Amino acid sequence: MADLARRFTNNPIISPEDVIPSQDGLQILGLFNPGVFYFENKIWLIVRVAENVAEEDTVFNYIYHQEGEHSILKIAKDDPNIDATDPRVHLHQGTAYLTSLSHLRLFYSADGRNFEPSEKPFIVGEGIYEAYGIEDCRVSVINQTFYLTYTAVSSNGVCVGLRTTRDWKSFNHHGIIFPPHNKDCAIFEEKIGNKYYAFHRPSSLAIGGNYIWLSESPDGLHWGKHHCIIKTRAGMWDSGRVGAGAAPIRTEKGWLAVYHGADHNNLYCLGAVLLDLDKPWIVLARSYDPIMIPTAPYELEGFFNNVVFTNGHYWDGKSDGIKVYYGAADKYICGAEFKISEILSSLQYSL
Ligand code: MAN
Repeated sequence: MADLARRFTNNPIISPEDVIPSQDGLQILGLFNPGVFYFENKIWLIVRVAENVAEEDTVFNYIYHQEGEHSILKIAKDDPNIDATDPRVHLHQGTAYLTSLSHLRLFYSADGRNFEPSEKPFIVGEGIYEAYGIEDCRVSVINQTFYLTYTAVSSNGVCVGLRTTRDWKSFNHHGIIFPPHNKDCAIFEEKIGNKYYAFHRPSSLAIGGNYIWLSESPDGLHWGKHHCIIKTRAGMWDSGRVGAGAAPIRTEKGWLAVYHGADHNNLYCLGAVLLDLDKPWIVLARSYDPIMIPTAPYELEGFFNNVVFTNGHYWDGKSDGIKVYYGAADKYICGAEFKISEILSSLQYSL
C-alpha cells in the first residue's frame, strides 16, 4: 500500500498543550479535524476543540442552553450502567452521551506550517440544535462568501448546520441544512450548470450504510436531487464508513475529492475519488488502496487511536502541490503535502 503523504516535519503543528481551555474547570481532550481557508494573505485553520470537566472520576455531558447558559450532567465513571467502550460516546442506561463538548477556534499562518492562535472569538454552539456542540467544520468560498458547514449535535440528533460570513466578524446562522443523522458536508466552491453542489453523509444503518451522497441546490441553502455516489466496500479499508473531506478541487480530469474511510476496526485512512466535471454524481475513479494510512506515532495514539481524518486543504489553484491539514488520533492537528498528479495516477479508473 502506498502512502502518498509527505508529512510536515514539524507535526503535530498544534497540540492540546498549546491551547488554553475555554473556561476554568475544563480540560482539552483533543483537537480535531480543521477546516481550512485563505483570508487576508494567510492560511487559516478552524479547529474543533473538544473539552470536558477536569474531574478524573466523572463522565459528563455539557450542555449549552439557548440563552448561552450551560449545565453539566455528572455521571461517575464507575457507574455500572455505563458502557464506555468508545471514548467518544458513552452509553448510560440506553442513552448515548458525548464525552466532550466541542467548539471551533481559529489559528493562522503566513507559511502554512507554523500557526498562531487568533484573537477572534471562538465559535460556539447556539440554540437547540447545537446544544452538545459543533464539530468538524468545512469552509468553502463562493463569491467572497465563506460557507461553514459543520456537525451540529444535540438531543435532536446529529445533523449539518450552516453559517456564512464575509469578514469572520459577523455570521449569518442559517440553521440546519441536512437533518439527522447526517454529517461530513462540503459545498463545492464553483457552481455547475448554475447549481450549487454538496457532499453529505446520511447514515441508514438498518438497510444501507454510511455512504457519501451528492445534492444540488439553487441557492446553497435548500438541497435536493440527492444521489448516493460513494459506498463502503466489503473487505476493504473503507468497509465500515466513508465521509467526504473538504470541497473537491477542479482538475482537467474531473473533480478530485479526498475522503475518509474506516474499516470495522475503526482504522481511519484517507482515499480519493474523481468525479465527472459536468455530472459530478458520476464517479470516474477511486482509490483502491488508501493514499494515507495512520503510521506516525501521533496518528497511532491519542484520544481515539489510529486516525487520520481531513476536512480541509490549501491549494493555490495552479500548482501540483496541495497542503492537506488533518486531525491525528483525534488529538493533534497535523499537515501533509500531496501531489495532485500522484493522487490522480494512483486511482483505479475501471470501477
Ligand atoms: C467520526 C467523527 C470525527 C472523528 C472520527 C474518528 O467520524 O466524530 O470527528 O475524527 O469519527 O474518531
